Amino acid sequence: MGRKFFVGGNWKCNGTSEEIKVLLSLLNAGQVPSGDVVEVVVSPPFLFLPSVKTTLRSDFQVAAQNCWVKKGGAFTGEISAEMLVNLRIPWVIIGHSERRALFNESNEFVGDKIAYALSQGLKVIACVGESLEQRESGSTIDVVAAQTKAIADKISKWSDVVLAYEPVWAIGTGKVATPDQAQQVHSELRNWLQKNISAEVASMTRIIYGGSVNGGNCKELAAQPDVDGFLVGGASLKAEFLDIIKAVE
Ligand code: G2H
Repeated sequence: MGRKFFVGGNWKCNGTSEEIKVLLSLLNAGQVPSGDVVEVVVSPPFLFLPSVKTTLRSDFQVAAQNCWVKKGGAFTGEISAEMLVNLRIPWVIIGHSERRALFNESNEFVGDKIAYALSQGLKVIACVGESLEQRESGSTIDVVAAQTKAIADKISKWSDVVLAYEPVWAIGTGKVATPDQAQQVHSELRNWLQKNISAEVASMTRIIYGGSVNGGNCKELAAQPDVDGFLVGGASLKAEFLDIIKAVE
């Protein structure tokens, strides 16, 4: 069985209830390939998750943008994996570079969070990616391999993980990786999975690209053999997201 194309929309910390209503109307009215061809997951801020889940078309799913590393309790301001499961939120994004950079989430902490989320039954979009400085110094593969190893050290349920390669220099900058750059890192990541986990995990795990994906650049990126979909930020807040979902056609 092949890898089903996956398109995630990461709304980040954006949206009012009015804006989200408009966006949902757009998404719900859009013509997109069937769920057999593409899996679509949108990720609103926590506050809007339950209402988006209720209003969103049934062939799209929802994801949280984060969750706590252990069972809930005295952790002010956090949302636990159990709460997401309780509200039937199936997916969570973990390890986004904005959380790594702004909230000091280390590789090890990200690995722990992913392991805990999986243990509670959530599916995880796990993000890795290098900074501009790391790319320019030639350490891209070492960096993403170390980030992936920190995850692999803690988990075995790869069937519930989508790996998102998001070069930090391409995030929200309009500076998208070229199809060749994306393919090269995706292929290296797949080789890493093959060598360090198993041939089966390497061939089944979806590796998606994130970083300034838009309606204009998605088709060429989607045509790369190891690009199995996208994690989209800015363009997921616009009608253009529907074009990105159709990139697989
Ligand atoms: C990368 C991406 C979504 P954008 O963070 O995760 O954002 O498409 O705005 O670069």
